[in-house]
Amino acid sequence: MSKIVPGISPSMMCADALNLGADAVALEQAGAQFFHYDVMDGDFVPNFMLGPDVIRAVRKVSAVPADIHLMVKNPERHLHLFDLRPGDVVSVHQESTVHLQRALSAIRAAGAKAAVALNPATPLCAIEDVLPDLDMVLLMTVNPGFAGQKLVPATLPKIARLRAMLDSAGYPQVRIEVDGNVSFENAVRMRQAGADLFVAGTSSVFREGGIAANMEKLLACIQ
Ligand code: S6P
Ligand code: MG
Repeated sequence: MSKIVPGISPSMMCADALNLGADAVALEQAGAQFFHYDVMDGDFVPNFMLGPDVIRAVRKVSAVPADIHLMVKNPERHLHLFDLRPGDVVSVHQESTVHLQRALSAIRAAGAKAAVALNPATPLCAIEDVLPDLDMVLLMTVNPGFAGQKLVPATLPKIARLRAMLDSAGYPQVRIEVDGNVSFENAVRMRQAGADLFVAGTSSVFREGGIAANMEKLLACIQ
């Protein structure tokens, strides 16, 4: 097993937009490892969400690193818009660019960690040739675009296959993030399969019960 410390990356699009600063502080106090920002362009996915200014605003109240999930076409054209900091991680979708290796290199050149995101239907072989360029793989466990969806069951064994693929190719330090319907129950199964970073949205942290209690409960599920 690797030495990766499992963690939670709360989905900021699921936070209270009218009280984003207060939610960010509460999430940091409850132990969030990253803040997950869903950036959507209305083209790669049929929805619009969060942009660089929201990330800048949250940075004023919290030093938690940004986990930026770009659901935009040709993401390499837009990286310059983000003020990336060491410790941040940026994910680009394999399906969103024909210049995947270029995009991943550009993220590292900008000083952040590089990740590729895969839709449920995209096979793992699509990233075989960029393993040296990766710090993390984001496995979508729902189709991207919206919160509140149901897990695509075939993505669970995919997590275990990805962990085996990374380990056997000599990349045990590359993290696996899971995104979509990470409920308390699903998180346990995802952790057993080898996931180590968990995007927490309406299925867990932003449910009734409050941020502090839900974060504590989810942390217990992924230990
Ligand atoms: C979906 C997006 C996600 C959601 C998150 C919501 O396109 O990438 O990050 O914000 O999955 O969580 P939940 O628990 O509502 O599925
Ligand atoms: Mg996301």
